[in-house]
Amino acid sequence: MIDRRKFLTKATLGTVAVGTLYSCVDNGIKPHDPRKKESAGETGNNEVRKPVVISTWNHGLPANEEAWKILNGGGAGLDAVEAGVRVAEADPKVSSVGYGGWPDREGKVTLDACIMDHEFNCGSVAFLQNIKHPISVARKVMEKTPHIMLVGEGAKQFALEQGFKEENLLTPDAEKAYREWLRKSEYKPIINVENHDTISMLAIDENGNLSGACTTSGAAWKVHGRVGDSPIIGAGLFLDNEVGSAAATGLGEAVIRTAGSAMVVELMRQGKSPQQACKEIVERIYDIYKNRPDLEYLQIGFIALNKQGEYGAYCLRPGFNYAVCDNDEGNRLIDGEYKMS
Ligand code: SD4
Repeated sequence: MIDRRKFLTKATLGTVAVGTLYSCVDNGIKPHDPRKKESAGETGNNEVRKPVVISTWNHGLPANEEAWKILNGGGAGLDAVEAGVRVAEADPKVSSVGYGGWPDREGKVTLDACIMDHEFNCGSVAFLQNIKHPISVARKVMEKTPHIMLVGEGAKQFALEQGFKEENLLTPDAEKAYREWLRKSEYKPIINVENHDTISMLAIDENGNLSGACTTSGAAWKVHGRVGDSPIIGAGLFLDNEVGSAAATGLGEAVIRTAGSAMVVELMRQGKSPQQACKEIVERIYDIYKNRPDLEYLQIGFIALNKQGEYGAYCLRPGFNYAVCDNDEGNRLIDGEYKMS
């Protein structure tokens, strides 16, 4: 399965130039020049680069496309990130998010998501079942309730009241994968396949406002009731419109332990570039895990976007990639720098 991931990454990289060319024509942005060195984060001046959208993994590319339609038209970042991650939520081929997500060890697909805007408004749902677009429910929690987080049955009841439809999210492919897993019933997530692929997305819009969204079906084969980092503001996602934004993918327990995304933002506040801030937190996580048995299946990746529109990312192991879309280079997939080989 690791090979499948590598194959998918290569296949996507192989086709990205063509895909990007078309999409950029559609959206009026320039195609990415693969010969040009990636800016992993520093413009070296005070000019704000905007709009920009960055998101995790291969499925970040089509998600960015959707978000870009809104950002490029001068729309709000919050609308863009919601629309962007909904693409992955609806895609049955994405086995780590929304419809088609791999279930927990009882065969139930349980979803976590959160969203945050430039004024510290945020909404979140966790352990939500049978609702395809948890990110939109999270946004409703933010806009329609005095609270930030709803979980389980309460979250579902709220979603139904808001007009969301109840549906079966366990696809035949996901059920097949679950039946395979049941044969050994071992919880040892396969790196880059079973313990992440959450889609996290960060954007800076034409007004210079930051926003972010994060949505996942969580770690495959988790204990029923387990909630990861992705719906937790400060862990899976955090932003401060004065400074920058950050989001995570990977083993949620490690991200929660270190308040990962909040820490990345705080490091940027102290003057670190997005890339340096992501790297420092990944190294901190490595130090915590280096003598633990669960290091064996630990993968962690962070993306960050600051107030100047500079971006960066860093991960623990090879295999993590992220998609960036901006006016300079279009929509492209970038392999994350990593700590361990
Ligand atoms: C979690 N961070 O629940 C998520 C895992 C992930 O696709 O990235 N899943 O721990």
